Amino acid sequence: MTELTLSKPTATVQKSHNTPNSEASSLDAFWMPFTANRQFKQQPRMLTSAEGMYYQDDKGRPVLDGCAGLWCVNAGHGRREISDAVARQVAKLDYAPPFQMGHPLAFEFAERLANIAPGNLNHIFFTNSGSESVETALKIALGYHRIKGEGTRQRLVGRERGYHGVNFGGISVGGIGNNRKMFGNALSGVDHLPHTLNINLNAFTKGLPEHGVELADALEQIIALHDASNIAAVIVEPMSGSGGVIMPPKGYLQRLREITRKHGILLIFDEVITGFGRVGKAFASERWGVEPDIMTTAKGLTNGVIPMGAVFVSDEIHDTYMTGPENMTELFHGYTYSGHPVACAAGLAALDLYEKEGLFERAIELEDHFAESLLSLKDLPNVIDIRNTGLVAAIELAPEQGKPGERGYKAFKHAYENGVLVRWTGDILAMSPPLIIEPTHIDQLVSALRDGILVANR
Ligand code: PXG
Repeated sequence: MTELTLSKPTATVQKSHNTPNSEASSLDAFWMPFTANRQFKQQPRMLTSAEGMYYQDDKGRPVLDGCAGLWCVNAGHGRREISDAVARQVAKLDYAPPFQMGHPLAFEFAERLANIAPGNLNHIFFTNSGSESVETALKIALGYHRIKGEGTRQRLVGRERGYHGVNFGGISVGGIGNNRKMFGNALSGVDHLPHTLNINLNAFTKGLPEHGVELADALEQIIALHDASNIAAVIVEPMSGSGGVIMPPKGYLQRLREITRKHGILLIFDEVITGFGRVGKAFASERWGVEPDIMTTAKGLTNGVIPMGAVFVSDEIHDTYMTGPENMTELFHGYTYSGHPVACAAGLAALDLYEKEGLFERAIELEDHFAESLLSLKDLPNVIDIRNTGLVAAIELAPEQGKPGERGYKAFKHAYENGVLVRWTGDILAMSPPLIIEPTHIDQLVSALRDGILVANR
């Protein structure tokens, strides 16, 4: 930081970088991701430390973390077991090349993950983020068919409102217009299933909604149009996170599984959010009893401490790749930091914590209480839906006339000023707290949301 001050003596840097304050000039250089930069920089919200369920902001205020960071800090903040493991690993082996070389932790971590994986998803490909996990999964799916002599299977099917990261494959199969519209054509040969949010029929359902299983049948229509012989894979989040916390209707994932299996199409579950305990088992696949062929993960994999992703691949797909000459690279894909030793150390320590503290089961234990508490906000003005599963929930507000997103932003901002951080997208407030949450924190969360929603209605 001091070097930056020296190298840019006159322009933007006149104040301490350790404690950036609200003057826009010192905040200029960092182009913030997915942020209204100019709005933020006029009134920054700065977090400076974190422990357990709370951040502390730059004014020394505690802020309850209602989102586990960005859906990733599942075991809570500041876990010494993880930071100690990271520190030890940096000192022992800071880096090792993953191509044509190995180090023990990557094999150990992969094996531990395979042990908790659903069904036969026994092979793990490491990446550095959810976005990279998605690109990796799509490529593995395409290559698999090609190796099997079914190279015409190139089309991909995603879903409206799906979020699969920000790389070109991910935004193509994703279904969020704002994430695609600036960037050209992206991948061709992609279709989208309809999303499964139906507030008219399912508003205020606790857990999975009753209505909407038939939405999976749209896949049959896509198959009828293109023919199964041209379709490689379907990718969906078992529960859509960023798209607005949209639940799968009862039976929907099962039906997708039946249709894909019948037609030889691979099913990819993007469990970047739902993985590692969010919905009450290690994975949504396990909670809802549907086994995909490939599963993408990241976020909670290391408790958010070190960036890392992991793609879980079935025996069948993996073994199909392992058929050529033994001296041939089977998959021309990988990252400089695939299976980074420090990330593996963080991931192993996170897994230990999840297991020791029973955190994968905790979301089910608290599910009912969490849902009931949030549903106490049902009758506030302009609350049009509340949906939940495990320890994830959303409150949807009716948009202000002509100003979509405004009511949600006001509620979010007021809750933050009251010391509670939730996620705000448009008029949807999303909650996905660390799995160590206690009922008193839930009370605090709900009370701040109540005030926020009331203020947003003024
Ligand atoms: N798939 C899913 C299902 C995700 O939720 C990604 C892929 C991409 O992961 P990376 O690590 O590349 O960001 C995600 C990421 C939000 C929010 O609050 C959600 C995500 C990222 C940032 C914000 O809605 N999900």
